[in-house]
Amino acid sequence: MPRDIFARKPVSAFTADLEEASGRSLKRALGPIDLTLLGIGGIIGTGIFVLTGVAARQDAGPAVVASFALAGLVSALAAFCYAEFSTMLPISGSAYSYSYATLGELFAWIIGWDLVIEYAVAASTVASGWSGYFGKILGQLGIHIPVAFSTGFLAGHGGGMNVPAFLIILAVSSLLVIGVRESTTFNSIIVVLKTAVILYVIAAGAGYVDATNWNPFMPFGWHGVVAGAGLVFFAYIGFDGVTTAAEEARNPERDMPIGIIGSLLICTALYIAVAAVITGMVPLEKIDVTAPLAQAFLDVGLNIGASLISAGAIIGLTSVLLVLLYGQSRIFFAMSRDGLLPPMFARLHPRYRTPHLSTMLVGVLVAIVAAIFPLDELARFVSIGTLAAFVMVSAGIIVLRRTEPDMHRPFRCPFVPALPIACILACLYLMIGLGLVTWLRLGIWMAIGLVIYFGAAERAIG
Ligand code: ALA
Repeated sequence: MPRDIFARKPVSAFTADLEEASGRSLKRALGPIDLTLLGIGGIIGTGIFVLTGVAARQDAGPAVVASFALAGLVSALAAFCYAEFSTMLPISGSAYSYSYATLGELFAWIIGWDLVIEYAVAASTVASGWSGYFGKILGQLGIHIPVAFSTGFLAGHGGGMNVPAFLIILAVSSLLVIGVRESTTFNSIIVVLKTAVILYVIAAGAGYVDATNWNPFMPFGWHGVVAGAGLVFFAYIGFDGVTTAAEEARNPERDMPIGIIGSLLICTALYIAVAAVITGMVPLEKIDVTAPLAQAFLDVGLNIGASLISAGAIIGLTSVLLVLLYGQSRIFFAMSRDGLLPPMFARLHPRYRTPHLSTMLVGVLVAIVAAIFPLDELARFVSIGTLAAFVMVSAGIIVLRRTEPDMHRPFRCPFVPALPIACILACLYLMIGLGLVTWLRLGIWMAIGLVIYFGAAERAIG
Protein backbone atom coordinates (compact mmCIF):
# COMPACT_ATOMS: atom_id res chain seq x y z
CA MET A 1 0.00 0.00 0.00
CA PRO A 2 1.20 3.55 -0.68
CA ARG A 3 3.54 5.15 1.82
CA ASP A 4 6.17 7.31 0.22
CA ILE A 5 4.56 9.42 -2.44
CA PHE A 6 7.88 10.05 -4.18
CA ALA A 7 9.04 6.42 -4.11
CA ARG A 8 10.23 5.42 -7.57
CA LYS A 9 10.23 2.01 -9.12
CA PRO A 10 13.50 1.02 -10.79
CA VAL A 11 13.23 0.15 -14.46
CA SER A 12 14.83 -3.24 -13.82
CA ALA A 13 11.94 -4.11 -11.48
CA PHE A 14 9.42 -3.62 -14.29
CA THR A 15 11.27 -6.05 -16.48
CA ALA A 16 11.60 -8.58 -13.66
CA ASP A 17 7.84 -8.35 -12.95
CA LEU A 18 6.98 -9.02 -16.52
CA GLU A 19 9.32 -11.95 -16.86
CA GLU A 20 7.93 -13.45 -13.67
CA ALA A 21 4.34 -12.92 -14.80
CA SER A 22 4.86 -14.53 -18.17
CA GLY A 23 7.45 -17.05 -17.12
CA ARG A 24 9.71 -15.77 -19.91
CA SER A 25 10.88 -12.60 -21.53
CA LEU A 26 8.43 -11.19 -23.99
CA LYS A 27 9.49 -12.07 -27.49
CA ARG A 28 10.95 -9.23 -29.52
CA ALA A 29 9.15 -9.94 -32.74
CA LEU A 30 7.57 -6.70 -33.92
CA GLY A 31 9.07 -4.57 -36.69
CA PRO A 32 8.21 -1.03 -37.88
CA ILE A 33 5.30 -2.10 -40.08
CA ASP A 34 3.75 -4.25 -37.33
CA LEU A 35 4.02 -1.35 -34.92
CA THR A 36 2.47 1.11 -37.37
CA LEU A 37 -0.39 -1.33 -37.99
CA LEU A 38 -0.79 -1.80 -34.26
CA GLY A 39 -1.15 1.96 -33.93
CA ILE A 40 -3.70 2.24 -36.73
CA GLY A 41 -5.62 -0.70 -35.25
CA GLY A 42 -6.11 1.17 -32.00
CA ILE A 43 -6.70 4.58 -33.55
CA ILE A 44 -9.38 4.22 -36.23
CA GLY A 45 -12.70 3.80 -34.47
CA THR A 46 -15.69 5.70 -33.16
CA GLY A 47 -13.86 9.00 -33.62
CA ILE A 48 -13.95 8.96 -37.42
CA PHE A 49 -17.01 6.72 -37.79
CA VAL A 50 -19.27 8.74 -35.46
CA LEU A 51 -17.75 11.92 -34.06
CA THR A 52 -17.19 13.41 -37.54
CA GLY A 53 -20.96 13.87 -37.70
CA VAL A 54 -21.36 15.02 -34.10
CA ALA A 55 -18.56 17.60 -34.31
CA ALA A 56 -19.79 18.93 -37.66
CA ARG A 57 -23.36 19.35 -36.41
CA GLN A 58 -22.70 20.55 -32.88
CA ASP A 59 -19.41 22.41 -33.07
CA ALA A 60 -17.62 23.19 -36.27
CA GLY A 61 -19.79 22.73 -39.39
CA PRO A 62 -17.82 21.75 -42.52
CA ALA A 63 -14.77 23.24 -40.78
CA VAL A 64 -14.63 19.96 -38.85
CA VAL A 65 -11.91 19.33 -41.45
CA ALA A 66 -9.86 22.01 -39.70
CA SER A 67 -10.78 20.48 -36.31
CA PHE A 68 -9.27 17.18 -37.43
CA ALA A 69 -6.12 18.94 -38.66
CA LEU A 70 -5.75 20.82 -35.37
CA ALA A 71 -6.29 17.74 -33.22
CA GLY A 72 -3.83 15.82 -35.42
CA LEU A 73 -1.21 18.51 -34.88
CA VAL A 74 -1.62 18.40 -31.11
CA SER A 75 -1.37 14.61 -31.17
CA ALA A 76 1.79 14.84 -33.28
CA LEU A 77 3.45 17.04 -30.64
CA ALA A 78 2.50 14.52 -27.97
CA ALA A 79 3.73 11.70 -30.20
CA PHE A 80 7.30 13.03 -30.07
CA CYS A 81 7.19 13.07 -26.27
CA TYR A 82 5.74 9.56 -26.15
CA ALA A 83 8.41 8.38 -28.57
CA GLU A 84 11.19 9.61 -26.28
CA PHE A 85 9.64 7.96 -23.22
CA SER A 86 8.90 4.71 -24.97
CA THR A 87 12.43 4.26 -26.25
CA MET A 88 14.06 5.41 -23.05
CA LEU A 89 12.03 2.98 -20.99
CA PRO A 90 10.94 0.18 -23.30
CA ILE A 91 8.61 -1.25 -20.67
CA SER A 92 4.92 -1.96 -20.96
CA GLY A 93 2.28 -0.12 -18.97
CA SER A 94 2.66 3.11 -20.94
CA ALA A 95 2.43 6.46 -19.14
CA TYR A 96 1.70 4.79 -15.82
CA SER A 97 4.99 2.91 -15.79
CA TYR A 98 6.99 5.89 -17.08
CA SER A 99 5.79 8.09 -14.27
CA TYR A 100 6.39 5.41 -11.65
CA ALA A 101 9.94 4.94 -12.87
CA THR A 102 10.66 8.64 -13.00
CA LEU A 103 8.32 10.89 -11.06
CA GLY A 104 7.28 8.66 -8.16
CA GLU A 105 4.28 6.90 -6.73
CA LEU A 106 1.79 9.74 -6.38
CA PHE A 107 2.22 10.80 -10.01
CA ALA A 108 2.01 7.19 -11.08
CA TRP A 109 -1.29 6.85 -9.25
CA ILE A 110 -2.66 10.09 -10.73
CA ILE A 111 -1.73 8.99 -14.25
CA GLY A 112 -3.00 5.44 -13.69
CA TRP A 113 -6.30 6.84 -12.44
CA ASP A 114 -6.43 9.24 -15.39
CA LEU A 115 -5.76 6.40 -17.81
CA VAL A 116 -9.00 4.77 -16.65
CA ILE A 117 -10.69 7.56 -18.61
CA GLU A 118 -8.51 6.94 -21.65
CA TYR A 119 -9.15 3.20 -21.68
CA ALA A 120 -12.31 2.21 -19.76
CA VAL A 121 -14.46 5.27 -20.50
CA ALA A 122 -13.20 5.26 -24.08
CA ALA A 123 -14.40 1.65 -24.34
CA SER A 124 -17.88 2.80 -23.26
CA THR A 125 -17.78 5.47 -25.96
CA VAL A 126 -16.67 3.06 -28.67
CA ALA A 127 -19.41 0.60 -27.63
CA SER A 128 -21.95 3.37 -28.00
CA GLY A 129 -20.62 4.05 -31.51
CA TRP A 130 -20.76 0.32 -32.27
CA SER A 131 -24.40 0.34 -31.27
CA GLY A 132 -25.17 3.17 -33.74
CA TYR A 133 -23.78 1.20 -36.70
CA PHE A 134 -25.39 -2.01 -35.49
CA GLY A 135 -28.74 -0.20 -35.42
CA LYS A 136 -28.10 1.20 -38.89
CA ILE A 137 -27.42 -2.19 -40.46
CA LEU A 138 -30.45 -3.73 -38.73
CA GLY A 139 -32.49 -0.77 -40.00
CA GLN A 140 -31.43 -1.61 -43.57
CA LEU A 141 -32.72 -5.12 -42.95
CA GLY A 142 -36.04 -3.66 -41.81
CA ILE A 143 -35.48 -4.27 -38.09
CA HIS A 144 -35.79 -1.18 -35.92
CA ILE A 145 -34.62 -1.15 -32.32
CA PRO A 146 -36.88 1.13 -30.22
CA VAL A 147 -35.15 4.27 -28.91
CA ALA A 148 -35.68 3.04 -25.34
CA PHE A 149 -33.37 0.09 -26.10
CA SER A 150 -30.80 1.80 -28.31
CA THR A 151 -30.11 5.05 -26.45
CA GLY A 152 -29.06 5.72 -22.86
CA PHE A 153 -31.60 7.49 -20.65
CA LEU A 154 -29.15 10.29 -19.83
CA ALA A 155 -29.15 11.15 -23.53
CA GLY A 156 -32.84 12.18 -23.28
CA HIS A 157 -35.04 11.86 -26.40
CA GLY A 158 -36.91 8.93 -24.81
CA GLY A 159 -33.74 6.92 -24.25
CA GLY A 160 -33.63 4.08 -21.76
CA MET A 161 -30.82 1.58 -21.97
CA ASN A 162 -28.42 1.15 -24.87
CA VAL A 163 -28.73 -2.61 -24.98
CA PRO A 164 -26.39 -3.35 -27.95
CA ALA A 165 -23.63 -1.26 -26.34
CA PHE A 166 -24.12 -3.06 -23.03
CA LEU A 167 -24.00 -6.51 -24.61
CA ILE A 168 -20.98 -5.94 -26.86
CA ILE A 169 -18.89 -4.90 -23.86
CA LEU A 170 -19.88 -8.01 -21.94
CA ALA A 171 -19.12 -10.17 -24.98
CA VAL A 172 -15.67 -8.65 -25.54
CA SER A 173 -14.84 -8.87 -21.82
CA SER A 174 -15.77 -12.55 -21.83
CA LEU A 175 -13.45 -13.14 -24.79
CA LEU A 176 -10.64 -11.45 -22.88
CA VAL A 177 -11.28 -13.67 -19.86
CA ILE A 178 -10.78 -16.80 -21.89
CA GLY A 179 -7.60 -15.31 -23.28
CA VAL A 180 -8.62 -14.16 -26.73
CA ARG A 181 -6.57 -11.15 -27.61
CA GLU A 182 -5.51 -9.57 -30.79
CA SER A 183 -2.68 -11.35 -32.45
CA THR A 184 -0.53 -9.38 -34.81
CA THR A 185 -1.98 -11.24 -37.79
CA PHE A 186 -5.56 -10.65 -36.67
CA ASN A 187 -4.77 -6.98 -36.07
CA SER A 188 -3.25 -6.63 -39.52
CA ILE A 189 -6.33 -8.12 -41.18
CA ILE A 190 -8.65 -5.78 -39.28
CA VAL A 191 -6.48 -2.77 -40.09
CA VAL A 192 -6.51 -3.59 -43.80
CA LEU A 193 -10.29 -3.95 -43.65
CA LYS A 194 -10.85 -0.73 -41.73
CA THR A 195 -8.52 1.22 -43.97
CA ALA A 196 -10.20 -0.24 -47.06
CA VAL A 197 -13.60 0.92 -45.80
CA ILE A 198 -12.25 4.41 -45.09
CA LEU A 199 -10.60 4.58 -48.52
CA TYR A 200 -13.88 3.44 -50.07
CA VAL A 201 -15.73 6.26 -48.27
CA ILE A 202 -13.23 8.76 -49.65
CA ALA A 203 -13.10 7.39 -53.21
CA ALA A 204 -16.78 6.59 -53.71
CA GLY A 205 -18.04 9.56 -51.71
CA ALA A 206 -15.88 12.10 -53.55
CA GLY A 207 -18.03 11.75 -56.66
CA TYR A 208 -21.11 12.90 -54.70
CA VAL A 209 -19.56 15.97 -53.15
CA ASP A 210 -21.51 19.15 -53.79
CA ALA A 211 -19.24 22.10 -52.99
CA THR A 212 -22.21 24.28 -52.00
CA ASN A 213 -22.50 22.12 -48.85
CA TRP A 214 -19.17 23.54 -47.69
CA ASN A 215 -20.63 27.01 -47.68
CA PRO A 216 -20.59 28.53 -45.10
CA PHE A 217 -17.44 26.69 -44.15
CA MET A 218 -17.12 27.92 -40.58
CA PRO A 219 -20.68 28.66 -39.42
CA PHE A 220 -19.75 28.58 -35.72
CA GLY A 221 -16.49 30.52 -36.08
CA TRP A 222 -13.00 29.59 -34.88
CA HIS A 223 -14.42 28.86 -31.45
CA GLY A 224 -16.44 26.03 -33.01
CA VAL A 225 -13.35 24.67 -34.76
CA VAL A 226 -11.48 24.46 -31.44
CA ALA A 227 -14.46 22.91 -29.63
CA GLY A 228 -14.72 20.39 -32.48
CA ALA A 229 -10.97 19.68 -32.26
CA GLY A 230 -11.34 18.86 -28.55
CA LEU A 231 -14.09 16.40 -29.40
CA VAL A 232 -12.46 14.73 -32.42
CA PHE A 233 -9.18 14.50 -30.55
CA PHE A 234 -10.84 11.29 -29.38
CA ALA A 235 -10.29 9.93 -32.89
CA TYR A 236 -6.50 10.05 -32.45
CA ILE A 237 -6.36 8.31 -29.10
CA GLY A 238 -4.61 4.99 -29.46
CA PHE A 239 -1.29 5.96 -31.07
CA ASP A 240 0.21 5.95 -27.61
CA GLY A 241 -0.97 2.33 -27.40
CA VAL A 242 2.00 1.46 -29.63
CA THR A 243 4.16 2.13 -26.58
CA THR A 244 2.59 -0.75 -24.71
CA ALA A 245 4.35 -3.03 -27.19
CA ALA A 246 7.77 -1.49 -26.58
CA GLU A 247 9.08 -4.70 -25.01
CA GLU A 248 8.03 -6.72 -27.99
CA ALA A 249 9.69 -4.44 -30.54
CA ARG A 250 12.67 -5.87 -32.40
CA ASN A 251 14.48 -2.55 -32.54
CA PRO A 252 12.60 -0.17 -30.24
CA GLU A 253 15.04 2.70 -30.70
CA ARG A 254 14.28 3.03 -34.38
CA ASP A 255 10.88 1.40 -34.74
CA MET A 256 8.84 2.87 -31.90
CA PRO A 257 9.05 6.43 -33.24
CA ILE A 258 8.23 5.12 -36.72
CA GLY A 259 5.21 3.21 -35.38
CA ILE A 260 3.88 6.07 -33.30
CA ILE A 261 4.43 8.93 -35.68
CA GLY A 262 3.72 6.89 -38.83
CA SER A 263 0.34 5.62 -37.65
CA LEU A 264 -0.62 9.12 -36.58
CA LEU A 265 0.29 10.67 -39.94
CA ILE A 266 -1.62 8.08 -41.93
CA CYS A 267 -4.72 8.50 -39.76
CA THR A 268 -4.58 12.30 -39.93
CA ALA A 269 -4.57 12.20 -43.74
CA LEU A 270 -7.47 9.71 -43.83
CA TYR A 271 -9.52 11.67 -41.28
CA ILE A 272 -9.20 15.00 -43.05
CA ALA A 273 -10.24 13.40 -46.34
CA VAL A 274 -13.26 11.62 -44.80
CA ALA A 275 -14.42 14.78 -43.02
CA ALA A 276 -14.18 16.75 -46.27
CA VAL A 277 -16.14 14.11 -48.21
CA ILE A 278 -18.94 13.63 -45.66
CA THR A 279 -19.54 17.35 -45.13
CA GLY A 280 -19.50 17.77 -48.92
CA MET A 281 -21.96 14.93 -49.56
CA VAL A 282 -24.69 15.98 -47.15
CA PRO A 283 -26.04 19.43 -46.15
CA LEU A 284 -24.95 20.24 -42.59
CA GLU A 285 -28.39 19.96 -41.00
CA LYS A 286 -28.84 16.49 -42.47
CA ILE A 287 -25.55 14.96 -41.27
CA ASP A 288 -26.38 12.02 -39.02
CA VAL A 289 -24.98 11.88 -35.49
CA THR A 290 -25.14 8.13 -34.84
CA ALA A 291 -23.76 6.59 -38.05
CA PRO A 292 -22.87 9.55 -40.28
CA LEU A 293 -20.69 7.70 -42.80
CA ALA A 294 -23.26 5.01 -43.58
CA GLN A 295 -26.14 7.50 -43.54
CA ALA A 296 -24.38 9.82 -46.02
CA PHE A 297 -24.17 6.90 -48.44
CA LEU A 298 -27.83 6.00 -47.86
CA ASP A 299 -28.75 9.63 -48.52
CA VAL A 300 -27.19 9.52 -51.98
CA GLY A 301 -28.68 6.10 -52.73
CA LEU A 302 -25.56 3.97 -52.28
CA ASN A 303 -27.32 1.37 -50.14
CA ILE A 304 -24.88 -1.49 -50.62
CA GLY A 305 -22.01 0.88 -49.92
CA ALA A 306 -23.74 1.92 -46.71
CA SER A 307 -24.04 -1.72 -45.61
CA LEU A 308 -20.36 -2.29 -46.34
CA ILE A 309 -19.44 0.74 -44.25
CA SER A 310 -21.62 -0.40 -41.34
CA ALA A 311 -20.20 -3.92 -41.46
CA GLY A 312 -16.65 -2.52 -41.56
CA ALA A 313 -17.42 -0.21 -38.65
CA ILE A 314 -18.87 -3.02 -36.55
CA ILE A 315 -15.82 -5.24 -37.06
CA GLY A 316 -13.35 -2.36 -36.74
CA LEU A 317 -14.90 -0.99 -33.56
CA THR A 318 -14.96 -4.45 -32.00
CA SER A 319 -11.20 -4.63 -32.44
CA VAL A 320 -10.78 -1.20 -30.82
CA LEU A 321 -12.83 -2.48 -27.88
CA LEU A 322 -10.50 -5.46 -27.54
CA VAL A 323 -7.47 -3.15 -27.49
CA LEU A 324 -8.99 -0.74 -24.95
CA LEU A 325 -10.36 -3.33 -22.53
CA TYR A 326 -7.18 -5.38 -22.75
CA GLY A 327 -5.11 -2.25 -22.13
CA GLN A 328 -7.19 -1.36 -19.10
CA SER A 329 -6.80 -4.82 -17.56
CA ARG A 330 -3.04 -4.65 -18.18
CA ILE A 331 -2.70 -1.27 -16.49
CA PHE A 332 -4.77 -2.40 -13.48
CA PHE A 333 -2.67 -5.56 -13.35
CA ALA A 334 0.51 -3.48 -13.18
CA MET A 335 -0.95 -1.14 -10.56
CA SER A 336 -2.10 -4.04 -8.43
CA ARG A 337 1.31 -5.72 -8.57
CA ASP A 338 2.83 -2.45 -7.44
CA GLY A 339 0.47 -2.35 -4.45
CA LEU A 340 -1.53 0.62 -5.72
CA LEU A 341 -4.67 -1.47 -6.20
CA PRO A 342 -6.00 -4.46 -4.21
CA PRO A 343 -4.45 -7.86 -5.09
CA MET A 344 -7.70 -8.92 -6.73
CA PHE A 345 -6.75 -6.95 -9.84
CA ALA A 346 -3.70 -9.12 -10.40
CA ARG A 347 -5.31 -12.48 -9.58
CA LEU A 348 -5.06 -14.82 -12.54
CA HIS A 349 -7.66 -17.34 -13.61
CA PRO A 350 -6.32 -20.83 -12.75
CA ARG A 351 -6.90 -22.13 -16.24
CA TYR A 352 -6.87 -19.18 -18.63
CA ARG A 353 -4.08 -17.27 -16.83
CA THR A 354 -5.93 -13.96 -17.39
CA PRO A 355 -6.87 -11.36 -14.74
CA HIS A 356 -10.47 -12.56 -14.92
CA LEU A 357 -11.95 -10.82 -11.86
CA SER A 358 -10.59 -7.44 -12.85
CA THR A 359 -11.60 -7.93 -16.49
CA MET A 360 -15.20 -8.81 -15.59
CA LEU A 361 -15.53 -6.07 -12.95
CA VAL A 362 -14.24 -3.47 -15.40
CA GLY A 363 -16.42 -5.00 -18.12
CA VAL A 364 -19.63 -4.69 -16.10
CA LEU A 365 -18.90 -1.09 -15.07
CA VAL A 366 -17.91 -0.09 -18.61
CA ALA A 367 -21.07 -1.78 -19.96
CA ILE A 368 -23.29 0.13 -17.52
CA VAL A 369 -21.68 3.46 -18.44
CA ALA A 370 -22.06 2.66 -22.15
CA ALA A 371 -25.70 1.75 -21.60
CA ILE A 372 -26.81 5.01 -20.00
CA PHE A 373 -24.57 7.92 -21.02
CA PRO A 374 -24.74 9.85 -24.32
CA LEU A 375 -21.84 9.21 -26.68
CA ASP A 376 -20.76 12.83 -27.19
CA GLU A 377 -20.51 13.55 -23.46
CA LEU A 378 -18.46 10.40 -22.93
CA ALA A 379 -16.16 11.33 -25.81
CA ARG A 380 -15.58 14.83 -24.43
CA PHE A 381 -14.70 13.34 -21.05
CA VAL A 382 -12.26 10.91 -22.66
CA SER A 383 -10.66 13.69 -24.67
CA ILE A 384 -10.09 15.92 -21.65
CA GLY A 385 -8.73 13.02 -19.57
CA THR A 386 -6.33 11.97 -22.30
CA LEU A 387 -5.20 15.54 -22.97
CA ALA A 388 -4.47 15.82 -19.24
CA ALA A 389 -2.34 12.66 -19.46
CA PHE A 390 -0.46 14.15 -22.42
CA VAL A 391 0.22 17.31 -20.42
CA MET A 392 1.75 15.17 -17.67
CA VAL A 393 3.81 13.11 -20.12
CA SER A 394 5.17 16.26 -21.81
CA ALA A 395 6.02 17.78 -18.43
CA GLY A 396 7.74 14.50 -17.55
CA ILE A 397 10.04 14.86 -20.58
CA ILE A 398 11.22 18.29 -19.41
CA VAL A 399 11.64 17.16 -15.79
CA LEU A 400 13.64 14.09 -16.78
CA ARG A 401 16.00 16.01 -19.03
CA ARG A 402 16.99 17.89 -15.85
CA THR A 403 16.87 15.14 -13.26
CA GLU A 404 18.29 12.30 -15.40
CA PRO A 405 20.38 14.10 -18.03
CA ASP A 406 22.67 11.11 -18.62
CA MET A 407 20.04 8.47 -19.12
CA HIS A 408 20.34 6.77 -22.52
CA ARG A 409 17.76 8.28 -24.89
CA PRO A 410 17.72 6.35 -28.17
CA PHE A 411 15.09 8.72 -29.56
CA ARG A 412 15.39 12.31 -28.44
CA CYS A 413 12.32 14.48 -28.73
CA PRO A 414 13.54 17.49 -30.76
CA PHE A 415 13.45 21.07 -29.46
CA VAL A 416 13.21 20.36 -25.73
CA PRO A 417 11.85 22.22 -23.81
CA ALA A 418 10.13 24.21 -26.62
CA LEU A 419 8.28 21.25 -28.13
CA PRO A 420 6.96 19.75 -24.88
CA ILE A 421 5.94 23.23 -23.72
CA ALA A 422 4.13 23.80 -27.03
CA CYS A 423 2.46 20.42 -26.51
CA ILE A 424 1.32 21.36 -23.00
CA LEU A 425 -0.09 24.68 -24.20
CA ALA A 426 -1.79 23.08 -27.21
CA CYS A 427 -3.38 20.39 -25.03
CA LEU A 428 -4.62 23.03 -22.58
CA TYR A 429 -6.03 25.03 -25.52
CA LEU A 430 -8.08 22.05 -26.67
CA MET A 431 -9.08 21.31 -23.08
CA ILE A 432 -10.40 24.85 -22.66
CA GLY A 433 -12.48 24.38 -25.81
CA LEU A 434 -14.17 21.38 -24.21
CA GLY A 435 -16.11 23.59 -21.79
CA LEU A 436 -16.71 24.03 -18.11
CA VAL A 437 -18.91 21.00 -17.49
CA THR A 438 -16.27 18.67 -18.90
CA TRP A 439 -13.62 20.33 -16.70
CA LEU A 440 -15.84 19.85 -13.67
CA ARG A 441 -16.20 16.17 -14.46
CA LEU A 442 -12.44 15.82 -14.75
CA GLY A 443 -11.97 17.69 -11.46
CA ILE A 444 -14.42 15.41 -9.66
CA TRP A 445 -12.80 12.33 -11.14
CA MET A 446 -9.32 13.42 -10.04
CA ALA A 447 -10.58 14.39 -6.58
CA ILE A 448 -12.06 10.91 -6.14
CA GLY A 449 -8.70 9.46 -7.20
CA LEU A 450 -6.79 11.47 -4.63
CA VAL A 451 -9.25 10.54 -1.85
CA ILE A 452 -8.75 6.86 -2.68
CA TYR A 453 -4.95 7.24 -2.78
CA PHE A 454 -4.57 9.11 0.49
CA GLY A 455 -7.30 6.99 2.15
CA ALA A 456 -5.30 3.88 1.27
CA ALA A 457 -2.05 5.50 2.43
CA GLU A 458 -3.66 6.36 5.76
CA ARG A 459 -4.88 2.81 6.29
CA ALA A 460 -1.43 1.47 5.41
CA ILE A 461 0.26 3.71 7.94
CA GLY A 462 -2.48 3.47 10.61
N1 ALA B 1 -9.35 6.57 -31.44
C1 ALA B 1 -10.25 5.56 -31.04
C2 ALA B 1 -11.59 5.73 -31.66
O1 ALA B 1 -11.79 6.67 -32.38
C3 ALA B 1 -10.37 5.48 -29.57
O2 ALA B 1 -12.46 4.90 -31.46
